[in-house]
Amino acid sequence: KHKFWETQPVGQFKDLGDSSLPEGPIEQPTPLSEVKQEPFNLPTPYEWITCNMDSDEMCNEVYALLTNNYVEDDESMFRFNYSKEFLLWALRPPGYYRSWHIGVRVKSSKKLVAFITGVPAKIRVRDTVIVMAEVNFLCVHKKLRSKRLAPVMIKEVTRRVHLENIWQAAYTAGVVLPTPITTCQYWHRSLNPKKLIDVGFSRLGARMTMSRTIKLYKLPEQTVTLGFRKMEPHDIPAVTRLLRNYLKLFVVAPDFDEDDVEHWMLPKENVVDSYLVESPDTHEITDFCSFYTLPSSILGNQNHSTLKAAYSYYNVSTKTPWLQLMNDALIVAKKNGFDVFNALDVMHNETFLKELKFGPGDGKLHYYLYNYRLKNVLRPSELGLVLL
Ligand code: NHW
Ligand code: EN5
Repeated sequence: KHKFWETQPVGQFKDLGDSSLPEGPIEQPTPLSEVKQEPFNLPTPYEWITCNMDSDEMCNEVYALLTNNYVEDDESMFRFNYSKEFLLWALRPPGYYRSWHIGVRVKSSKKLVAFITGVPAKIRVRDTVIVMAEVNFLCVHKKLRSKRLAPVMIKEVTRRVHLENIWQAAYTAGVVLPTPITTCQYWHRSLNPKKLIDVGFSRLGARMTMSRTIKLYKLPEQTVTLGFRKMEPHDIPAVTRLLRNYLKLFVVAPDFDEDDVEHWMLPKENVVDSYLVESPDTHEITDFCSFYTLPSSILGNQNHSTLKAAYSYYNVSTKTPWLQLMNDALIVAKKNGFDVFNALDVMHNETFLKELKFGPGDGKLHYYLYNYRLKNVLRPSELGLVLL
């Protein structure tokens, strides 16, 4: 069934119930001198490139490949449309390796036809912090699908990760592969219900009119939490403490230091938004919420070409009730022109999803580790990791 994945150091379906297998790395690191020095062979029409994302031209080519060929929903009504600024943010975190930004070109025409990336991240699994690669943006041009290019790309990124003496990876996919550490549900909160219905993202409920639907999803104009404001650079130490303390609650979670928080959490226009609650009396930072901007192209609609979606990122509540904190996040997202606010059922998200009128979507997201076995599948609420 999985001719490629059966050969890889990942949890296999046949081992799913087997609690005699130990938790931890599936295979041991080899000496770097034993890591293959040359790239894997591609079919002769193609060649590897390392993408220099600092170059505007390269960035434009990657953007165009993904805009036209990246992830769609099951009915091909929407396609992720990561912006160039977003890609630069996602691909150049602290300590990133340029060699992990991998493209495939047609030799004759130089056209970019495939892409895969990794970025380094410290991820804790139970008590162990492991330097991993987060692998994302795997994409093969629509005209070159089902030619087994993806396994070669995965082997090549693995090789380049190994060359940096890193032996584990984390990744997500909408498809089931051997084997998920957990499976999460996407939830959606309508902010602009009329547009969502017009473009087929959502449907008018039974016995609902458009005006009743608009009223149902109406939000206050202003946030209600005293001390709720945008995160600023001077907040980095306090936010890092708050996040680190919160993420201890989860079985798998990133191990963020201040440099990571600066990169991943500091607000960046049209990329990531972060808000916090500063206690009006003590000036303590007690709560935090964040979301990233990921529009989708609307495929074949006369009236609208993009859906502006916010994706829940990392949230922490210690004083402000979850419902109030996340309702304020919805209010600022609405004010900033988002059509929908999406979230997974990870961390404590289940405590607010239903009450804040999120509804389950038709998509699931499976989380995976490469070369690290867990004894049991996790519940989504045991996962403290959000990938882009
Ligand atoms: S998930 C988004 C992936 N991208 C898309 O869905 C975009 C649209 N689709 C495509 O471009 C986020 C193609 O359909 C792709 C497959 C390229 C997906 N992950 O070339 P073939 C990520 O980027 C397996 C992993 O013929 P194709 C995460 C499939 O099961 N494997 O197919 C990426 C089969 O193997 P099997 C996937 O349709 C994580 C083989 O590919 C997969 O032309 C990568 C078929 O290949 C997926 N999303 O191209 C793993 N989709 O064994 C990183 C299909 O079943 C692992 N396949 O026969 C860690 C590496 C680093 C380790 C470091 C120590
Ligand atoms: C790697 N970082 O299927 C990511 N999205 O539910 C790769 N559905 O938007 C993996 N089909 O349910 C990505 N509307 C896997 C996800 C791929 C994209 C995807 C789903 C997630 C999605 C929407 C639109 C469906 C269109 C038809 C959906 C219903 C919303 C409704 C709002 C009102 C309350 C009930 C729900």
